[in-house]
Amino acid sequence: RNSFNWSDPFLLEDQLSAEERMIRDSAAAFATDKLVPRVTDDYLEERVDPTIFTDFGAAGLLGATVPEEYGGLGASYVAYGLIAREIERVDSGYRSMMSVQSSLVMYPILAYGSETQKKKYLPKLASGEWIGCFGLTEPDAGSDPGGMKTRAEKIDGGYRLHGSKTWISNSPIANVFIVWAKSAAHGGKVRGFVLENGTKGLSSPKIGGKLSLRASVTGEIVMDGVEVAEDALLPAAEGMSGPFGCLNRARYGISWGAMGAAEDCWHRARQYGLDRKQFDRPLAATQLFQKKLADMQTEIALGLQASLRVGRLMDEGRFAPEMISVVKRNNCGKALDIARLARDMHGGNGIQIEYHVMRHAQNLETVNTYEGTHDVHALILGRAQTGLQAFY
Ligand code: TGC
Ligand code: FAD
Repeated sequence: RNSFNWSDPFLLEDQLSAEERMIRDSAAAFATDKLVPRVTDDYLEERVDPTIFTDFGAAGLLGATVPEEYGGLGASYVAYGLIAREIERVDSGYRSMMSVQSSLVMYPILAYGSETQKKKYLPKLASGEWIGCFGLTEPDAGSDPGGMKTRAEKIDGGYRLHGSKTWISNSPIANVFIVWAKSAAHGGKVRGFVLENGTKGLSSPKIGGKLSLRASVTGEIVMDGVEVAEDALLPAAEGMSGPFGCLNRARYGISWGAMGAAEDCWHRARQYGLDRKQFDRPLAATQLFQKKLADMQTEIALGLQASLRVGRLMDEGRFAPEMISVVKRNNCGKALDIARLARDMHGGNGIQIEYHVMRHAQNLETVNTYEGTHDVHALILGRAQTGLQAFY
């Protein structure tokens, strides 16, 4: 009989390359050294220190899949997923900072930008010297971003942008803004623009009062006649496939990240059950407790295997966006269930910040909603198998 590794049931470790393990280990060391010591205060005080980005950059964790000539690691999508898992094991907000910068800011510049844009922005974004944000969602266009009202009007030598974006990660501290707008000069199609802070008419106020993702700052992007030169346009993106191409990468990373948060909750619940005695025996000696642990272990093992498979297909250039909907939807939904269960298994202590599980549960409410809600991904998958559109 071979032995069973309870924390790695399907020996995921054996399925990683030496380079992927090395990147994962360095992300884990970074998370332990730089993030764990500050997470409680950052969360309670809703504090975002921009130096976290330069720390991320120094550790090589921003834009991992971007080629080395532009400051990235040229790593695989599996390695990117492993980074997300280690960072979100600490807090979803930190992973959010990393994944917005990597998948929603650096990726569109790499995939749709001119050579000049790549050389200007990517190295500074990779080092964390510049912070980026991605503006797609609007007050009246969330699940249906194609309904956006932001407009880019052609003017002499460039464009003038009017509109507002909301719920934008990093926007209050951003130097670089990727924004999506409908352009009459391009037949009303959606185009991407790179804006810089300090541009007249551009502001990005913070959204306060968040009870979730408090270690990551979220804001608006207000464009009140922002004038930019022609070279602010991302030349190679036209239509909604531009922003959706970025979302594919971010959603995939989130599928790993959510499992990292879930693993932290599972391990904490297991340890709590071993340590805490009621009725003269450890909670972990009860059938109900063990059933919950078995459910957590099963969902996490399956979720990680699925993300690994999708990552391998991405690295081979064989993924379809619907595959990402499967893992984003499943892993976020399951992680949220696991975090809520872990909170319950900690009893009263579970609501206390030092036990961490309720912070994860609160964060995962957002993770289950952003980048396409759980139900929107169900509709994407329903459409894919019936051919019938059920969005409206
Ligand atoms: P639809 O008619 O399906 O497609 C329009 C065009 O887009 C193409 N397309 C895709 N291309 C690449 N990847 C994908 N995943 C794509 N999905 C669609 C499609 O082929 C078509 O191209 P073309 O050339 O024929 O025009 O579009 P729709 O408008 O009906 O979309 C429906 C729906 C619901 C799927 C879509 O709107 C959707 O995904 N809604 C969810 C919105 C969302 O995810 N927002 C995320 C905002 S960013 C964010 O939350 C960041 S949080 C990050 C953090 O802090 O970590
Ligand atoms: P709505 O679209 O109004 O949905 C509300 C509810 O209705 C949901 O349950 C949804 O599933 C359901 N629903 C919607 N349409 C249908 C339908 N057709 N059929 C059935 N049910 C439906 N956006 C960015 O662009 N950039 C960012 O950096 C970013 N960061 C974010 C950070 C945070 C903390 C949060 C909370 C959000 C962020 N978002 C960002 C926005 C996020 O992507 C949206 O909140 C998300 O896409 C959902 O849109 P909505 O909030 O407008 O909800």
